[in-house]
Amino acid sequence: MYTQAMDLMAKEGKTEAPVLRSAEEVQLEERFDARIDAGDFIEAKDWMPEHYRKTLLRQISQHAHSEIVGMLPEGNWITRAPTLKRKAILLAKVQDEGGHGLYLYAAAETLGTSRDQMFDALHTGKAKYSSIFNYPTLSWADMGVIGWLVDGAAIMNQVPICRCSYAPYARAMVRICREESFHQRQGFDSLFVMMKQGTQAQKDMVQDAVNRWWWATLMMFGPTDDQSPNSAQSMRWGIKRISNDELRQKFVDATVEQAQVLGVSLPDPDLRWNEERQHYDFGAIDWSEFWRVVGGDGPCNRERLGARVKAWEDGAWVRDAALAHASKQAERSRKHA
Ligand code: FAQ
Repeated sequence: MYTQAMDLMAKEGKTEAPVLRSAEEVQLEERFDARIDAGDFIEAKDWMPEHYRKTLLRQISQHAHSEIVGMLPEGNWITRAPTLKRKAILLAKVQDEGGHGLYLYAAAETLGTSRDQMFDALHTGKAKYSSIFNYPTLSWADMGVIGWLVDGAAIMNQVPICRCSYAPYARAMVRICREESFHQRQGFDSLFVMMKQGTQAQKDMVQDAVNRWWWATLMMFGPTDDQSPNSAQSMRWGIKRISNDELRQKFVDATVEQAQVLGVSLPDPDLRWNEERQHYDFGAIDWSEFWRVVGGDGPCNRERLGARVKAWEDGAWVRDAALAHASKQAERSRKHA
């Protein structure tokens, strides 16, 4: 029996076709909402509304893509690290990002979409990944600044996701956040050494890197809350726990003091402590740049996507060989069974 209620699944202004829901579905959804309200975690086998599944798949797969595309800007410097110690640290960090991508693809797969489908969406430009990875890494100091600022912003955004209502995502995030915290510290440490023991040229290089990455890092948190079409529903479902603007503010408040310890300035003349708000005020973000980069027209979008597609194509023989081996093994165990 169907209720006559029409469910207008509207998202970001795009109205989907009206959906008729059965009385049973309405009841399941009410039960689901009650579980969310009670702070329960949802497991892969549990019933969930289709829109919840799609929202999670969108966010987790974008996050996974960000981790693996995020290996590229730093990978660029592995062969040029200044010492063996820094090279070993950078290698481990880039490898960790690959691992994060794998945990996240695995979490996304529990929602019923295959890894091949997710890769296809990335390679054909249908899926997004974080805007930050479309900027070039021009000097060694960029490695420190990515650790300090980009990983710092990632941690600020990702710690609340450890309490995401979808348990497989939350579990993946616990491990990821532990590793991100090492990433942030190694970046800060590398900059600290250059700022406290380095030559003037090294200090200038650090300042130049901070100037280039600051605003792009603030954009990582996404559009302002009033321009964020997904936030309200994601907050309602406990997928997002803290809003884009609140996280951005927390990041600025924490980072200004770290910049003072490092001895670098942040490239924002409007940055100052607001006694009344008990927060730092900061200048206007150039949202037209953000949307240009998200839309595919940033400084390195084509290069990044090109590198991922090439890696996928170059790796075809490995996948083919692994599949051939697996089917031979399966055949052998069938014969001996
Ligand atoms: N870049 O309605 P909202 C890392 C899109 S991992 C590109 O606010 P939502 C580790 C958004 O997808 C960094 N697109 O969206 C690392 C949506 O488009 P859609 C990645 C962006 O989902 C460090 C539209 O704008 N972290 O750094 C961006 O509620 C160093 C409207 O936005 C995560 O993915 C952006 N910056 O909130 C690796 C964390 N911002 O999908 C290597 C998990 C927004 O409707 C080296 N993700 N958009 O077509 C999240 O927390 C959320 O997805 C947000 C966006 C906060 C990113």
